Amino acid sequence: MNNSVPTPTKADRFSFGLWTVGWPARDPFGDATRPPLDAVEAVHRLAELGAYGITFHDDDLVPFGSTEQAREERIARFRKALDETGLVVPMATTNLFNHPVFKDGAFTANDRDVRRYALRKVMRNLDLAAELGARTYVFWGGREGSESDAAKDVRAALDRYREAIDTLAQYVVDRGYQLRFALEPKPNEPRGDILLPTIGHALAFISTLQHADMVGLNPEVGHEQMAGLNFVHGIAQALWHGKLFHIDLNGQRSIKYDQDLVFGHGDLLNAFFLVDLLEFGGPGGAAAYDGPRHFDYKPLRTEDITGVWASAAANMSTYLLLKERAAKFRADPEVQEALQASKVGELSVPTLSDGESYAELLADRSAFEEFDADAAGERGYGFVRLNQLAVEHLLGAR
Ligand SMILES: [Mn+2]
Repeated sequence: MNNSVPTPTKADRFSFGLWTVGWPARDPFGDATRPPLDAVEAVHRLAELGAYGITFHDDDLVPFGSTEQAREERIARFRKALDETGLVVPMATTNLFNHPVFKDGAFTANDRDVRRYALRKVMRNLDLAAELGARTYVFWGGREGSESDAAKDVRAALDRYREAIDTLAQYVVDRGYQLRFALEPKPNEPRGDILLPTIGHALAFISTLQHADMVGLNPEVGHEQMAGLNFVHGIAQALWHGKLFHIDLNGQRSIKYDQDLVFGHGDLLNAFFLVDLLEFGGPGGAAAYDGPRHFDYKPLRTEDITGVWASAAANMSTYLLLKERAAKFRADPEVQEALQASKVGELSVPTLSDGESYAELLADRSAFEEFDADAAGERGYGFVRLNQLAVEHLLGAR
């Protein structure tokens, strides 16, 4: 590996889903191209590569339908691997999409018995998540949706979704678990249309919850981009609401099926500004987000196990390279000057002065009667120059 590629350490707080590196690459058109990966090996290899955490769906760790004894054995082996490597479990989640029972959804299935079963499945894994020290519990409702507008009463479905999250939040509170919930929006796939399709829909939903304070978001790069949205804008708004509880980093190239590419292997310029926002977008240039930098991607189906570990490393080194480039971008005097010329900082100055109301604004002739709108309309903002400086930093030309 080239010397200028940074090496990740646990301090970088990189984490991976067990289902990412463990994906055997079975897709809707073809069989698996890789053998199953043992969870214990995943823990050891990820630790060697410099990750600090591993996450899982209940069924990643313990296959669906295992006996109680088999379940205990699997968990014990996993725990031992965590102890040996120092890897932590920052997040866990539930598989509410694979088994045919969930074909019409889990919390919002039309069949009430399925909804009750889903709640029990989550509660069981919440106990394990808390036991393993997880602080975030993710809800990706991939099957909560429909293909037919006749088949789903969306308002009733949202009532049931809220009922489920409220019930599970109450369970966490009553058990004294140190867990917060993070909802993961996605517009479609596997359902034709999924409920809570974007960051914005999910934020609005959260505001109606009984325990809204303990429910935030786990936005995924590719999911917002599948809806044609700007991920940096979405993350900025999630931060603005204090709701960025967790993040799923990966790559996606435009509006198409969920590609789950390596982070940065999709829209690289957007990834640059995302890392800039996360790492330096806080007060005084501090980090704006202090949670795990979690990768939810799929190693390409073309890869063997060597390629799997190369792709895991690629996620982390791409992130660190972007972090380096973003730091240099911010420190560049020419960038500072261009930001000034573009009045980027001026947006933080309130539009009304201290103590000013609309009455004073109405009395201010310079704001309207004497304001030269034509002159203001002629001035360029210089955003292209600013963007090109970012591109030049990203390409290592500066
Ligand atoms: Mn995805």
